[in-house]
Amino acid sequence: MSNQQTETADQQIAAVRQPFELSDELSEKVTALGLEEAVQQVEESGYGYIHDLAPMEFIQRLREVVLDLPSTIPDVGLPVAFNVNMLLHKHPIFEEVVLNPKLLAMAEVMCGKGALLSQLIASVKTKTDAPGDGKGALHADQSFMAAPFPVHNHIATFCWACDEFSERAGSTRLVPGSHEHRRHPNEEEMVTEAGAIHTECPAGSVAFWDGSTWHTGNAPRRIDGKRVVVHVSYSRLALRPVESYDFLGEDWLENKPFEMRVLLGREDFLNTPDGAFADINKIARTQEWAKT
Ligand SMILES: O=C(O)CCC(=O)C(=O)O
Ligand SMILES: [Fe+2]
Repeated sequence: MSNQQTETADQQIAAVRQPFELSDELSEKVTALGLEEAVQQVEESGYGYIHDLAPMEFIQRLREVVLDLPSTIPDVGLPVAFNVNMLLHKHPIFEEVVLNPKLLAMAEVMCGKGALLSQLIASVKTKTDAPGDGKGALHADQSFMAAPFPVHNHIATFCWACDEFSERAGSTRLVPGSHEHRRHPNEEEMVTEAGAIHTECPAGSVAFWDGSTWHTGNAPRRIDGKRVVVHVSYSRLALRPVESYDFLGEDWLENKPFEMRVLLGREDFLNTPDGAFADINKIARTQEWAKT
């Protein structure tokens, strides 16, 4: 190795990049895609908006595809009106969703290069006269991470609004600046939702947030029609073990201690072939374990 090469390698090992200190390459991408304002929004307030991701024809098609999918998620009091998950292979349009250049660039800004698809899920919300729709509480999407959260964000969630986002339409409510607490909201904060605002954007745009931003999908819809949303989240690549034993089936695990199942991730809700909602008890357990 020449001296010059050694120096470069050393510099890379020692490199410390603070959140939102973008490489020249990523910075150029952000500019080319017109994402500067969205990057500034999420850095300052923990959330932002992305517009003009695809032609309206694509949004209408996406909405129809979601509405045509059979519901796979039981109504068990989830944080939102999620009705179908594990979407990637269910229709080719979802490949275009997760590969959308603006989403990928923002995922890199927020979760680094090599970010992974974490969850791809849809929700459909309808009008109600009830005070709230009871679908859950204020939370940070890094709900399976211990607080204080690391300086670098680990999850980015993008809600692709196929219908407008407004208070009357039952858009996501969130607390601007709450990402700076670097922790989950406590019980009182979950009740008062102090400082929460409704996200607002036209149909076709994306509202997105940092994994530590407090938000809730519990706002009731007060107008006719449906609120159809595709929720895409990406995570930093590091949230994975080095070796994958996913190929070992239940037959191998038979008669093995519970601790072995835990070590292989079979007793938490992450990285499962049926998605997070296959076993609702595992969500609470994972969140509990993650805080220890
Ligand atoms: O449905 C919503 O408004 C927000 C749901 C939510 O919590 C999420 O997508 O992370
Ligand atoms: Fe969420």
